[in-house]
Amino acid sequence: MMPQKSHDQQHEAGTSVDNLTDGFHLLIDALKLNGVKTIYNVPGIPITDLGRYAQASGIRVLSFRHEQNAGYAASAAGFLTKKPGICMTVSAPGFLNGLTALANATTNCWPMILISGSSEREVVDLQQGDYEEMDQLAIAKPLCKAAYRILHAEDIGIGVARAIRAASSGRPGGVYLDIPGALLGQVMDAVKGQKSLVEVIDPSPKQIPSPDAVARAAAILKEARRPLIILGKGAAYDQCDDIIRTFVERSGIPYLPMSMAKGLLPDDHPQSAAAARSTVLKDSDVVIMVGARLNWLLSHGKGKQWGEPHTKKFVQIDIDPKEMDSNVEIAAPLVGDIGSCLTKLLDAMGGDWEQQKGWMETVHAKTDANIKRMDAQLQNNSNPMNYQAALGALRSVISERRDTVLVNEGANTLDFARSIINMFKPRKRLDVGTWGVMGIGMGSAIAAAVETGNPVLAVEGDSAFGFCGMEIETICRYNLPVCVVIFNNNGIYRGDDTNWSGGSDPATTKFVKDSRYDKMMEAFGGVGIYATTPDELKRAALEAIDSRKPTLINAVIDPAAGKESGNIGSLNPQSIVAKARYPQAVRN
Ligand code: ADP
Ligand code: TZD
Ligand code: MG
Repeated sequence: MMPQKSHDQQHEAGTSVDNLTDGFHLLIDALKLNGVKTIYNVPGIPITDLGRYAQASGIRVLSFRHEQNAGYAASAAGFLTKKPGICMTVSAPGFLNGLTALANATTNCWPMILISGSSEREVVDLQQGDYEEMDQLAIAKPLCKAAYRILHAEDIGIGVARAIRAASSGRPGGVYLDIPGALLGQVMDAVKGQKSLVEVIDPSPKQIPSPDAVARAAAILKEARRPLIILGKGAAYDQCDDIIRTFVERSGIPYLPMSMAKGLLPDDHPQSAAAARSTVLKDSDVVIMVGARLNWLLSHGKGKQWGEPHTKKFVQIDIDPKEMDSNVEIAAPLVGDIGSCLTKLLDAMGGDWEQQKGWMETVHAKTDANIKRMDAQLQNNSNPMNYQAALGALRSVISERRDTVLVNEGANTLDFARSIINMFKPRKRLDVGTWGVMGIGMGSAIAAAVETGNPVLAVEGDSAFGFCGMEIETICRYNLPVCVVIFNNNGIYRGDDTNWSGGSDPATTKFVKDSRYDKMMEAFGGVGIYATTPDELKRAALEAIDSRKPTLINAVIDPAAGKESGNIGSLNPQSIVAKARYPQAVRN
């Protein structure tokens, strides 16, 4: 508080401020010194001017309609660029709105920094009821990788450096940086201030695996007869695309890409086992995990899906040693960054790759049959469209415009799109991630457009879109090349559920029938399209991508086409009592 007073006094006395700097400028200079080019923000006390000054200083500041979406944008930027994405919010409610995205970034192992203004420490700590009062640091701590507060202008350089290091190094994650409003107004000598800034050298240092660990993994691979590689989003994040491709191709091993690892190698690569997933999970004898966790998305590495009982061995490459043995025994833990681990492993293997004769042929036989079956399903002209018909159209759009970033959320809209739409380049797919969270769509789309400059196709369930839909105004305001396609089936999972009480309220999973989301886009000056056939959908999406005009296509989908919870209906709790009372509860 003191320095602010002296600044005011100096100003009043007409003293020159040329030799002074303040918290606002030190924070902006610290971010710029560390290469921050974009801030995803919602203005308000005490950070409104911070956003203005940042914009004035040449940083691109994108203002959102809700902090959660700004946060998802920052986290997606972190994944795409391998540098922490920055989200800026006001105190208490704005901070809490951003916190979901920060926790999601941490869960996804993506680097992000949430910078929130906070109110007067003295008042907060005595709980005297300040404007938007909240002990934000304490609340953020358990939900992110690290949380810091800066109290003095001369500590801004160190505070920002710690936030960047914590977010980027080792397993990346979300970091909270608490900025009491009073800090921004603090004044100090400009030269001293400049000297206090810290440029973070090597924020995510390479981590070289130990030679013993490499030898152990190589010994297991040399014995493998039916090996399988699983590529996860950690592999996509590491930006060592050439090494990954070399490892896969030189080894000749079939691989499965997790959803955001799709495109590290093109999905039509002859070694892709995506269409033979159940076969390779069940029958493989050695599994090499590359930046992927054995969590629920891989049924924890256990059970029927994995062909248990079995004698499978797991080799796991991960930057976080704690990840090893989290779900099953890891025979060869390889701790380090993906690029270094794969390079060392390639060296250790030399030309010694040998698989059981016929393993790859088995995989091919399965993939060929499954791909043929799926292709047939995509060629349909059902009216209204089902998921396969609509996604068949979008699959050819992505195939014809391979630089497009695909954003994808929903239940059926996600599960069908993940398997139907092939990706051809790394880091071109952003989706609901480890939590399966709805609402990432518009934030991810905005970040993808801003960070890559490429067009974006956001394929959204109508429910998923509802969590973030107001940001189409943001898309129009910044004139971003984003084409949103809403899979409008009138509801969550399906649009034909009934109210089991027989009453007049709609079913809990239903929305207004035949809503015209395309008209929302027109309200903001964007292009709105109503599409009922695959041809219309394809034409409109190509037009949007090529014109780079903000576009929203309302794709009419059969309300009866979806399944409860998409592919993960089995995760819904069930009870024999409930089933006896509600015969409707027995489905799928
Ligand atoms: P997916 O959902 O695609 O299966 P996960 O998010 O479960 O992927 O796993 C990503 C893993 O990648 C995490 O365990 C994380 O620690 C790891 N990881 C992240 N960055 C790196 C890196 N640069 N090098 C090695 N491992 C990394
Ligand atoms: N809230 C949040 C933040 N995340 C969630 N995952 C959910 C709620 C629960 N949920 C799902 O898991 S999918 C989904 C919800 C609400 C929406 C599915 O409906 P949709 O997609 O319209 O987006 P489909 O095509 O109709 O299945
Ligand atoms: Mg829906």
